[in-house]
Amino acid sequence: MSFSLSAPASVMSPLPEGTATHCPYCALQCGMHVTQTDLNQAEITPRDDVPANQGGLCQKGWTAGALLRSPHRLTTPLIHGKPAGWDEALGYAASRIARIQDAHGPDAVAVFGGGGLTNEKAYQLGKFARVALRTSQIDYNGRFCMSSAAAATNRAFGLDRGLPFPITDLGDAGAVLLAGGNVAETMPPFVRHLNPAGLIVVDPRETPTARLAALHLQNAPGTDLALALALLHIAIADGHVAEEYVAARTTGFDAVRDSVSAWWPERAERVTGVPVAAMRQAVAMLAEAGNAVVLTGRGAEQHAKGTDTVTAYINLALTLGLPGRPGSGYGCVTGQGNGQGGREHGQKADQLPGYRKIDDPAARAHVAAVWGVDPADLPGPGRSAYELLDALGTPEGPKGLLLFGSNPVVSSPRSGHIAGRLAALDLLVVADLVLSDTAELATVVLPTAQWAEEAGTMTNLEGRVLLRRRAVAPPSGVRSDLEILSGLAERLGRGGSFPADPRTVFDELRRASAGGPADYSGITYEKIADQGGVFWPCPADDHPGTPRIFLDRFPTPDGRARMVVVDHRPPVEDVDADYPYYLTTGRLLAHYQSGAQTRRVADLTEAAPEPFLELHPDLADHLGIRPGDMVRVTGRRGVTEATARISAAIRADTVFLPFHWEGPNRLTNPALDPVSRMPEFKVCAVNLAVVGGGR
Ligand SMILES: Nc1nc2c(c(=O)[nH]1)N[C@H]1C(S)=C(S)[C@@H](COP(=O)(O)OP(=O)(O)OC[C@H]3O[C@@H](n4cnc5c(=O)[nH]c(N)nc54)[C@H](O)[C@@H]3O)O[C@H]1N2
Ligand SMILES: Nc1nc2c(c(=O)[nH]1)N[C@H]1C(S)=C(S)[C@@H](COP(=O)(O)OP(=O)(O)OC[C@H]3O[C@@H](n4cnc5c(=O)[nH]c(N)nc54)[C@H](O)[C@@H]3O)O[C@H]1N2
Ligand code: SF4
Ligand SMILES: [Mo]
Repeated sequence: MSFSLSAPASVMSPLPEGTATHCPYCALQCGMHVTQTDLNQAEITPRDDVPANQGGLCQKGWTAGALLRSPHRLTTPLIHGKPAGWDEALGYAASRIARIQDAHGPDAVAVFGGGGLTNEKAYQLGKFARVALRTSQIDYNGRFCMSSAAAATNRAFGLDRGLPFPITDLGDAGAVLLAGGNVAETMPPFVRHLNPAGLIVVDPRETPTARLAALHLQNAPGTDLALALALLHIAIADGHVAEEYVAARTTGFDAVRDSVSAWWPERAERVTGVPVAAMRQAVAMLAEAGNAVVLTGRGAEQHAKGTDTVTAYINLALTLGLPGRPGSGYGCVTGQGNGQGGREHGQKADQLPGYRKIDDPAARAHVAAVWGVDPADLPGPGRSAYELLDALGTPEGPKGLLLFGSNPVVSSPRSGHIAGRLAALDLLVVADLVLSDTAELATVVLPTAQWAEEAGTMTNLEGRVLLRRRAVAPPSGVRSDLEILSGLAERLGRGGSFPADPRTVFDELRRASAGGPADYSGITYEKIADQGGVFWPCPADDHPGTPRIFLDRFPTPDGRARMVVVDHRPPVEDVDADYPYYLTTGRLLAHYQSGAQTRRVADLTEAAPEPFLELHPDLADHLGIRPGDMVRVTGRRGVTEATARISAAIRADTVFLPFHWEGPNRLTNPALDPVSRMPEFKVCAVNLAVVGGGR
């Protein structure tokens, strides 16, 4: 396998210290230089000119080069597991797609995308579904990630941008409440923006992030809504309402105030397990800090009541007068590399580019004009991610699926069932860099280029649009996702409108997004390179971008933020005599998501070789579990096994499994949030039994 530095146009030029680009993994999108060494390795060094990481990287970022030249890379298409040429593979996939659609209609072929894809790819995938396949059946893994925060912020503020301010503003906040986020492991350089003396962490586990904090509220999984209601109750009772702000910038306060009167702190203590004194201290810290920020992560959001939970935290922030005030606010800590941009440009079932709604006639007319099609020919909204996966291969559901940038055999809730649905398809086409757990089931596998081998834009957790430059040549035999979509479109008789050059696609995306909530029309690759990133909205060539979006008004019809009444309810599946313990799931520093990439990096598998079950010493004693024992974890939907790791850092009623390996998600509950369609990844009920002695 050979690599060479590309010799491209000005903004793409490699610098003496290597090509300036960004990490392949999370939404912090740390800046890094990639250099090809004499030994044909890709060497990575952090950039100090990128505000998000300021010269820091985590272990995943440092080792990201390993996968560029790894023997695990796919370098030839596969049909039914056997190597095939590109022409043959694309021709075979296209003819099977056509046959399925002829027999069952356009919706019989579905598309599933990912929040790790560049803006260009996410845009093109959405267009490909609606224009080349004419299917309504497209959704993506971001539904499992950001959707509850997105739904709640749209409801409250009229717009969803993870952080509505630059990340460096966090340094001006005297207090930050972080609910359900473990940034010390999930985005280590994020920690440098936090002031530990003012940090409050809400988490059932005493995580590395909680250990940094001045105050840790160790609630039971699935109880953040009760906690947030009680914090608001205390804030009101203790006279911390920002009266002028509430009157001038919000609606709905009176009803919210009345509704939280029932959530007196002692009641919330019984539900959450958080002592009243700690709740009072948290409110005092936020109210007396001057500037304060409320942040949510997946721990608070990945519930069947995630949207309402985030709404309750936003109500707290609004009551304290934080959103739209410099140095203060509410934000959600976005997850995947392009978790933000990936939810703006149309790979979501109900969306068109520019964060437009697919059922809005004006949005359809605008986008159809850019695409050169009749608005009447654009399909309507389709199924959400879990509902789509659950329908695969059923009589009413899609018979074929094209999958780009996700590994749902590991990452979807009730994953054993979803593996069965995928296996029931007539056609599964997977584009990936490696033979992921899902690609192993595919009819056709298409090997793709990856981050440092191609150009494109990514929108980080701040809403800052960044440029990923091509730093090394891809191995021979792979194609870019854009080339794959172009090749498929051509074979489906839709050639011509699916260019494979990222810059050409970005220019079309700019036009398609113009006038939408996420307006990219004034952003160019050159401007990103010059400014070190551009915050959307950026509606004109001479517009500098918008680092802080809510300073003067909220983008609602009356310019005010909306406070919405919400109420607590228990987890959809509560503990009982058969399944007496809460299971929660999450992440480890060394692995990324389904592990498809990081389980193939030697340094990372050495750091975290296998799944483990974290449980409290009291619970371990009670069940006779010793460190290193193999434990069987049984739930209503499945069973998995993991090695016991005994730690006083977790609540005694709760166990934790990292989801980076196939297994944990066999147990998780696909109960969906009614607004966001987010599954309840963060709490279900399980039982435990020792199956083997320690090693
Ligand atoms: N190392 C690493 N970093 C990553 C990723 C990765 O896979 N690995 N993925 C990226 C992506 S896509 C995302 S979305 C982010 C996620 O980033 P985070 O949200 O920080 O990650 P999680 O570990 O899923 O969840 C955070 C915490 O929520 C806690 N929790 C569980 N249940 C509850 C609850 O009911 N309430 C509260 N308050 N907390 C609860 C868990 O104990 C966990 O410590 O990370 C990104 N960064
Ligand atoms: N139990 C539990 N389950 C969870 C969560 C949890 O907290 N608990 N978190 C959920 C969240 S927040 C998320 S974001 C999901 C993520 O879970 P997945 O959607 O499975 O995400 P990844 O593992 O990142 O999968 C990305 C796949 O695409 C490939 N890939 C990477 N880059 C590209 C590219 O440019 N093109 C193509 N074609 N392929 C590419 C990778 O090799 C990998 O196989 O998991 C969800 N599942
Ligand atoms: S924090 Fe995220 S973006 Fe930064 S190096 Fe680690 S994985 Fe990459
Ligand atoms: Mo995520």
